[in-house]
Amino acid sequence: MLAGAAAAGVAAPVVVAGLGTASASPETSRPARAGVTRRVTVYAEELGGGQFGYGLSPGTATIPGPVLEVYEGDTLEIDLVNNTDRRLSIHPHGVDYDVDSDGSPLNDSFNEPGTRRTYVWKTRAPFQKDGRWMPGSAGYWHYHDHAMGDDHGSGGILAGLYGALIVRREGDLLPQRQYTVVFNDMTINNRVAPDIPVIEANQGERVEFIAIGHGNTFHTFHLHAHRWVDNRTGMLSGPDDLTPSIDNRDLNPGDSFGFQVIAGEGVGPGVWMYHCHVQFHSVGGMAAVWLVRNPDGSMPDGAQEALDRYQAHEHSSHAGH
Ligand SMILES: [Cu+2]
Repeated sequence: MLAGAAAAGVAAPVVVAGLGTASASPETSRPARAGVTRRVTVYAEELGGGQFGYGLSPGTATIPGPVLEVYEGDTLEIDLVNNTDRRLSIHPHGVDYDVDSDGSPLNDSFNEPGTRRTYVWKTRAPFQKDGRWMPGSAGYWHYHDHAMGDDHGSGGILAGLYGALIVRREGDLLPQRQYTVVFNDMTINNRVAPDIPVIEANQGERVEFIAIGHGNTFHTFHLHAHRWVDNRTGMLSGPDDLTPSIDNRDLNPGDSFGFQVIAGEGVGPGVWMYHCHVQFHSVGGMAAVWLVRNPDGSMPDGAQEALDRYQAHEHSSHAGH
């Protein structure tokens, strides 16, 4: 399939799995250059319990959906197959699209139940106009439903129809592991502690977080013992780069950002929390853990005990107000 697609001038889709399922060498799954058209088929499916997800093949939908990745200058054609009995769509942030790829009922751009529809997302590099530089598409973006429940996709987003969209710039460093963390309503990835899966890395690995906000309330994302800087990549361009270093950032509905850290760098392996820093949200279950193993993959001292404490977490229904 890859050879045939290449012959037609179309590159293989660039996609990696969602939270907790990271490749040890994702470099091999990503493109080396920009400017090509990539195609991917996405399946929207009901997961039971009122939850819905996107997946890359029938029966594999997850919450959040798969990370979609392209390079600046690429075009991404998404064939969305709606395997549910509800109307739904896929709507991106950060990229260019025509009205018929908007994903909104306003523009009559959505999938009726059981139908297939193609959405085209375009990206571009920075360009100069009238002496000023206009930004390119590179960034940590996201996509979500915009048609289930109401004309804004409120029902689809609440039910789990969302995921990360990364537009990379040529030369960007690629991570060894990758996690999508979505603060949706009062959940992380539609789960609350202690049912949020433990994410893992080994000490020293380059790890990428993509953080997305959804729902009806404000949130703040905080990661323990690791810092990044408040720009597109989360990394300084050099010793004189004055971009502020942070370990906490607003993550309100529709927001997204991403960054890379070296797991356990300067602090060592162990079980590190990440959570919403609105107190009644974290106490209410918007708190999860990142296990940084020893460099050889073995468990650090005390880590199992910390995981056990997390599993014993009881979130208080009286925490708010
Ligand atoms: Cu919150």
